[in-house]
Amino acid sequence: MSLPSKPLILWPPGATGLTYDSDGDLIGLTVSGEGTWSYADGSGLLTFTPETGFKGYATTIDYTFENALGVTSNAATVTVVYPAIGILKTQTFNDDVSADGYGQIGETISYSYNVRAYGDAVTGVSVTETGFTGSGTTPTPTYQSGDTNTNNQLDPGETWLYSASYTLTTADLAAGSVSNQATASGTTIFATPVSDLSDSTHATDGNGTGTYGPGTNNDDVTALTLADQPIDAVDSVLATPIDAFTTQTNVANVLSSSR
Ligand SMILES: [Ca+2]
Ligand SMILES: [Ca+2]
Ligand SMILES: [Ca+2]
Ligand SMILES: [Ca+2]
Repeated sequence: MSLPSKPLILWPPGATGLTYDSDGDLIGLTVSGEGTWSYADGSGLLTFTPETGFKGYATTIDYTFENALGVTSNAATVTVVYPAIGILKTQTFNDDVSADGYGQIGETISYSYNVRAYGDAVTGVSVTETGFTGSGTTPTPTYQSGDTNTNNQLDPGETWLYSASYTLTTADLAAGSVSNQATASGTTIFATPVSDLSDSTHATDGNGTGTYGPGTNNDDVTALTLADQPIDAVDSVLATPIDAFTTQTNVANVLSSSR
């Protein structure tokens, strides 16, 4: 019986960062957008180190063995998956009680949430507000659409839409902002729990880019700044000019605000 020699690794095409050992054999490379593979001759270990935030299936790598008689085995495949759920959040301020660019009591914020799965399908999807600073009732994200094959699981390639609404309160206006973050969670069909903090799609939040899933800059809070409504200073109109020699005492400035 012949023992296998070292494997012939069928490295994926188009990789960069190729590294070779002293024999000139390729022992490592980088697949852009995924991570770095390396092979250790001594241990025979093939190692994948993902890029930050990588999710889903990495490009598979096949390998074969050739025995002492020069017979090549059939190919085995190395599969690496980082299953994940990802959520993006956006908001729209509804400036409708008084369309003046400022927040008034009773005006609302509409939130929408897009949720996707990476790698494996996710069941038992939930979307909740887990970092809401408003003083009123915390919004409850409600599923709207996206389960295109109606199998009640979030499949890779689907985008599930949730929405919620929040009504501004006096305390929110006094605080000057409302910020919030949602968490999407579920369990893959292979029983791996997955969750993700929402990232904001707004240019003014975090790094200004919304990206699904975990990772640096991918969990940015959504924030709405409520600009202070200007206070109008109105001079009282006096019937007669102020006369320093009279006893007139009704000189006053009246501050008024429609807030
Ligand atoms: Ca307004
Ligand atoms: Ca589905
Ligand atoms: Ca971000
Ligand atoms: Ca995230």
